[in-house]
Parts: sequence; C-alpha cells; structure tokens
Amino acid sequence: RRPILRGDYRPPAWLVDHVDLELELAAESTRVLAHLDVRRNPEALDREPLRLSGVELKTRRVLVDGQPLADRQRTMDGESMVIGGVPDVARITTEVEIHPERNTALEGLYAAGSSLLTQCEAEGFRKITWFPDRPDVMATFRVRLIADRARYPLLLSNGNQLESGELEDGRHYAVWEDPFPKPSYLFAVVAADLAVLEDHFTTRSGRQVALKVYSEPVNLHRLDHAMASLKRAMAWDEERWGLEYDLDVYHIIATHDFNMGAMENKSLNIFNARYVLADPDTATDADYEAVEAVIGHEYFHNWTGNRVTCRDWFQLTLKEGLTVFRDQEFTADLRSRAVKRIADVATLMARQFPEDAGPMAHSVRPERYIEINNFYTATVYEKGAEVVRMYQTLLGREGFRRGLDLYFERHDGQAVTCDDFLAAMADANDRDLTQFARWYAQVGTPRLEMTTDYDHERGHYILRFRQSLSAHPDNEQRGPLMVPVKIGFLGPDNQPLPVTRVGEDGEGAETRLLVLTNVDAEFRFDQLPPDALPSVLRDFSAPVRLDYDWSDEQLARLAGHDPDPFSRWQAMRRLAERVLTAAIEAGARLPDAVELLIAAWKAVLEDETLDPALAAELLSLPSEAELAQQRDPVDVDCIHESRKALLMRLSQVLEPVLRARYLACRDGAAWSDSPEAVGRRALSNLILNLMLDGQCEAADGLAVDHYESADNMTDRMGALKALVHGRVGAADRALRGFEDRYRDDPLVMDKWFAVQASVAGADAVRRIEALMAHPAFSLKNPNKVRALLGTFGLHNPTGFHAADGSGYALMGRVIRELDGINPQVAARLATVFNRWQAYGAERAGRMRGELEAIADKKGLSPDVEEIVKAALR
Ligand code: B3K
Ligand code: ZN
Repeated sequence: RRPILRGDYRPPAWLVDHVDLELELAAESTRVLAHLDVRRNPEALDREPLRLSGVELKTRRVLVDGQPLADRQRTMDGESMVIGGVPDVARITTEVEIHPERNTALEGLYAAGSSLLTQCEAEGFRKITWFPDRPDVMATFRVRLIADRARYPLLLSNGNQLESGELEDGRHYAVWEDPFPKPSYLFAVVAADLAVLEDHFTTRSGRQVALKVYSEPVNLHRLDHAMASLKRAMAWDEERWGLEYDLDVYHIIATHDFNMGAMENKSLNIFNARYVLADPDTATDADYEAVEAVIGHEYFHNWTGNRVTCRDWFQLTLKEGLTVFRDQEFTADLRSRAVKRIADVATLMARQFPEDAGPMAHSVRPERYIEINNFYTATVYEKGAEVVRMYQTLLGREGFRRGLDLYFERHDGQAVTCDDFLAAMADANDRDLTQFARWYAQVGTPRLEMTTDYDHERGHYILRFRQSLSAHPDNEQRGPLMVPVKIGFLGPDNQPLPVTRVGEDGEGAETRLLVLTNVDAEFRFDQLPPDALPSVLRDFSAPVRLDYDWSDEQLARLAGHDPDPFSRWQAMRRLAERVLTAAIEAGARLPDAVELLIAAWKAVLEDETLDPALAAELLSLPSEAELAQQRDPVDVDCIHESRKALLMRLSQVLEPVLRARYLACRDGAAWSDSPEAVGRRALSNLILNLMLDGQCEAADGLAVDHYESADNMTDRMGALKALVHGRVGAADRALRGFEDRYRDDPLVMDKWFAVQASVAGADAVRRIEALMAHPAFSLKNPNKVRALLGTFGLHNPTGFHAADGSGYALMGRVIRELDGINPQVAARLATVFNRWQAYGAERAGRMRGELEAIADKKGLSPDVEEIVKAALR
C-alpha cells in the first residue's frame, strides 16, 4: 500500500452544501437514503469528476438530479465511486444497505449492546453512505431516523430536533437538523433504549441549553459527576476563553463498546462509559478526574475542532493538540496546577518519548500515513499540546489569548491548517514565528545539552546550550528550533536567587524565560555566586531532553528546595534514575547514592505542609518500562530486580516514617471528593504498596484491613493491588470477593483484569490465558482488550518478555485474531513489539518471528500492516 502524502493535498473538486439523510435503522440491516446537494468548488485546481467514498455499502441506486446513471457514467477506483457528467450544481441521491450487527470494527454504524451508534472520525462516514468523506467538505445535515419504537425509543442525531412522530407497524421517527456546516466525521446517530439525566445551563449571553447524559438504566445513579463536569466545562470555557455554547441541546451517550475515549460529534458526544460513569463505589479518584477531563475535552472541541476544523488529516494536531492543552488547563485551574503539570509531563515521557524513539516516529503534523487512525498518537495529542503550550509560554497568557481570539475571528466555520493557527498567533502579537513552525515538522525528541561556566574577570555566571534533533531523514536540512527555557538558581542556602541578565538594571525575577534560537546559545548573568545551582526547564517549558551534569547532591537539593514543583519532581526523577541505572549496571546492587534518595524521600514524607498529592508524585519511581527506554540491550529481569531492591531498601529504611505518614493520611472520615481527601488517599495507597513491596512487618494485615474497610474504589483498588502484587496469601480471597461483587459491572471488571495482568513474572502468561477464558472477557470489547492484553504488553515486562517467548506468542496470536475483528484496536496492540531489536538476540529473534507471522496473515488490515511493517523495516 502506498502512503498518502501531506504535500499532495489538493482542494476538493466538489463541495457539498447540504445533506438530507434518511436512516431506517435496524441492527441486522439499515437502509440509508442520502441526497447530497453538490456543486463544483470554484477554488478547485482542475475540473475533475465527482468522487464519493464508500466502504462495505450494498448500493441499491444512484441518481443524479433524480435520473438513474448510465453504467459508463459510474466507475470504481478503490474505495471511490467516480461519477462523470454531473452538472456543476446537482443533487446526488444514493440508497444503500449496511449491517450494523456485523460491524465488529466499531467504525461507521454499529450495534453496541442493544443500541445502534456511529463512530465516524476519521473515515467512518464512508461506511454509512457515499460521500466525499474529507474534513474540508463541510455541509449542513438534516437527518430523518426511523426505527422500531419498542427497541429504540430514543432517536438522536446532531443539532436540534425538528419533529417526531408515530409510523405504522410500531415504528416511529425523528427529524434532526444541524444548522452548523460540519465535516462528515462529526456526524452522529444514536438509536437506543437508555435512561437519561437532565439538567440545563444558561450561557452568559442567556441561551438556555438542555443538558442530557444517557446510560443504560442500571447506571443512571452514576451520571451526576459527568453532568457536574459538563457544567464546569461550559462555565470555564466562557471564563477563560470567552467561548460559549451555540445550540439548545447537548447530549452525552455512554457506551461500553468504543474504540477510544470519546467522540466530539456536534452536540451528540458519544463516550466510552469509563469516562462518564462514576460513583465512589466503582470509580477511583483517578477515574473521577479523567471523567471531568474527557468531558471537558470533548466539550472544548465544539470550538477547537468543530467550529474551526482541520483542512486535512495531517492537521490533526490543530484540533487535538490545542484541545488537549485546553483540557489540561481546565484540570489545572480546577484542581492542583502543580500535580496536573507533573502528571502530564510524566505521561508524555512514558508514552510519547518512546514513540519519538520508535519505528513510527512522526512529527506532530505527520508527513505521510497509510491509515490515519494510526496517527491518533501521543505525539499528535500530547506533544501537540506541548507545542501549543510553548506559544503561551513565548507570548504570555494575554498574548496567547489575543492569538486565539484572532484565530476564531478569521476562521470560524472553516477547515484550516496549523500554519493558519501559527499565523493568527504571530499576527495578533506582531511577532515573527517563522522559526517556531519547525516544531510542527521535526521528528523525535530534541536534545538540549547544557554546560555552565563562570567568568571570574567580569563576574558573569554563564549558561551555554547546544540543541540537536534526532537522526531522522525528515530532520535533514532542518534548522534549529525556537526553544523556550525557563530557568532559575538556588543559592548555597537553597534559597531562590533573583536572576539578572548582564546589561539589565535592577533585580530580576526568580524564574526567567530564555528563548533559544540558534544551535549554540550563551546567556550571561550578573550578581550570581559561582556556586549558584541552576534549575533548568522549570515547568517543562519545552518538550526536550535536557542533559546537564548535575551532581547527585545537587539533584537532591533541587528535589528538596526548588520553588518550582515540576522541577522538584524532575530532580527527584533524575536522582532515582541514576540510582536505578547504577544498580542495573551492577547486577541489582544499589549504589551509595541511594542514601541521598532516602534522605530526599524522608524529607518529603516528613513535610506536613506539602500537599499529599504532590508528595505522592514526588515519591513515584520510574516504571520498569521507562527504565527500559534508556537501555540497549534491555535486561528485563535485572531492571525488575533493581527496582525491587530499591523499593525494598526505601521502604525498610523509612518504615517508621512511612507508617506514621500512612496513619496520618488515614483519617477515618467518610468518603469525600475534596482535594485534601483525594490527596490523602493517593499518598496512603502509595505508602501501603511500598510497605508490601518492602515486606514491612505486619504490612499484610494492614493491606487486608485497608481492603476490608474501604468505602470507596480508590482504597479498594489500592489495597487489592498491594495484596495481589505483593503475592500475599489473602490476595486470592480478595480477588474472588471482588469478582463476586462486581461480576456484572464491566468497568470494574476491567480493573480486576488489569490488576492481575500486571503481576510480574514468567507465570503471567498462563494467568493471562486463563483470564481470557473468563466469561467477562471478550476480544470484541476494546476496554477488555486494553485492560488485559494492553496492560500485559505495556506494564508487565517480565511477563511479556518471558524468556521462552510465550508472552510474544500469546500476543502474536491475539493480534492476528483481533485484526479480523477490530483492526484499530489490533494495531494499537501491535505497537508492543516496536522496540524488538533492543532486547538481545534471542528475544529479538522471537519477536521478529511474531511480527513476520502477523505481516504474513492473509487479508491483514492496513492498520496493522502499517505498524508491523514499520517495526520490521
Ligand atoms: N476525536 C476523537 C478521536 C477519534 C479517533 C479516531 N480513531 C476523540 C478526541 O480526541 O476527542
Ligand atoms: Zn480530541
């Protein structure tokens, strides 16, 4: 298969102004009648014939202005139907039949439980009807839905309902109209029998918006948090960005069968139930936060994605990077900014950095793709959000806001590019951002090497930087990046020092922004002692890897005293990484520097003024997978042993302190979702797990108590994990009890699968196989696949990389089978083999064998083929 190239973009030859759809919905077979009002695009480069995309459609008829087509007028070209001789303005009518029940790929119209739902992004609309299915074709939609009333009492589509009524044979209908022109990927339909929670929101200009959140009736009582989150998101978008909602109704539908997190269809969001349902008995604090964030994210898309959309799929980060940035800020404004920033950077490092270093490395605006669904990645989303954040860092909050205002002023109702976004930022601030554009094009994680110097003659403290891009063909000829670097200094007493550049008057602020534009950059500072301790990349001001030769002692000082909480975390991380790297290189023997880490941990544990949630972040060690990232060859078992040895040492030496802090966090109060209570639960569960890792005295009993007395899922899961991972005798009983209690709750069972999938050791493979046979497991359900096999592949290195290759064989088998069911999910899973070469000859050979067996599968999907071939290249 040949890739599609960004450079090959051409404006659409034809536009669609309006679509009239009629869907006669049934699970076995749905009839779709479509009328498209098309016209030639005056901006088209050539007079090309009309081209409509369609996949798996049984076509009954095609008419142009009501007239059937002669055979020679209509030819097929891959997924496209090419129609010749269409007048410059015309009405195209098609009638097709589709089969939702057979649609296991969950793209297009599919059956989810007793509901019928659609998922159209990126190219699912072509599985519903013939259409120029590309985001720069924007049309208004009027949709008439017809279905059996008893089975599908609820009939929804985008926009406002115009009419509804009864038909013969127990059927009914509803007509929906969306006045906003939109690309087909934002189209949605729901036919279902669901319960609803209703509320309303009044926008600041006085529009009354009906808010409706739907789930299956048994979960109606778990929708309050989703509704509250939606209202918070609507209010926040008005306050922070002046953006208001634009229709009279907003729907959120929860389903258990969904390929990803959620989908921002205009006024009819469809959500994975895990990002909607929440109550203390079944959702953890992390789930609560994620529900709020994802509801925010999809809501924010109404402006950044729907009102202003992408011209082509290469521009995906235009809407995704920006909307992730917006949801990050939403959470930061509502909760702890420090903890949110740390968590986001930790995710970036754990998920995006390996992508940058792997076979599918791509820029935030990719240059080519075979299957666009493979590019909904941490790079496009999370690194894309960092790129947006850098605009704000460079232009200031007000400058960024001016840029965004101009972006909407210029482009509301349009399908645009990342260059348009950059131009709005530049023009609104009268800044030249030409160089900044390279962030959209460069591939890989840029490196920044820093050195320090002191000019004794002049009394200047000097910071020098050298930047470099990774070796990737797309980076050749690419000049240096514009890199915002926030810095500060600590004095010998660990107090922050004012930072004054040479030539400036007066005293500078504690944190200063340096903007690097050349490969080599030098910055001189006045009034700093030669032994000032530099703190660099505060707030993670740019998505780079920073190298500087801090001593272990210096890292410990930064970890304890940097006024920037992110930098404290960063220093703690570096120190822990050093200790672990030294241990790995010494066959799991801990180096002396461990004493510094112990002291740093002790200080955190004893600091009662510190937010416990922040303390929990500071005390989290890099995972085995993250440690593996840095190594080649990867010694899976030695990494595991080294990390275990460190956990053991930390918990044993610090046992009294840990125990005291644990007890202080367990205040006995009933469940509350206040930030204080959330923070205390985070820290107490972290400590509990540490104490089991360290086999501290009576830790088992503590965990059993913790489990049995839990009145919420955070504590129940925290304790279950400690018991199961600690391989404590009581674990089996707890697992059985948990299963009995929650066997009918798919979301909670996902947690039950995941906690077992991540238990280390070669016996994991047998456990996974047994769990795959569990009645609650199904390869057809993406959440189950992610919980069991995703967790196994990504978070259980000693199990997945079992020396006999059984983990690889299992994964290979699953991917081949899943490819025939759901290619999108199969392709995600296939990325677990990405770094196969780094695991030593024997393991590499076995992994390559599995990759080849997948590549050889007959009828392999383009999704999986793209991933697997890139890995084998
Ligand atoms: N825009 C959707 C993702 C669609 C993924 C298609 N494979 C969710 C989101 O980012 O908000
Ligand atoms: Zn999104």
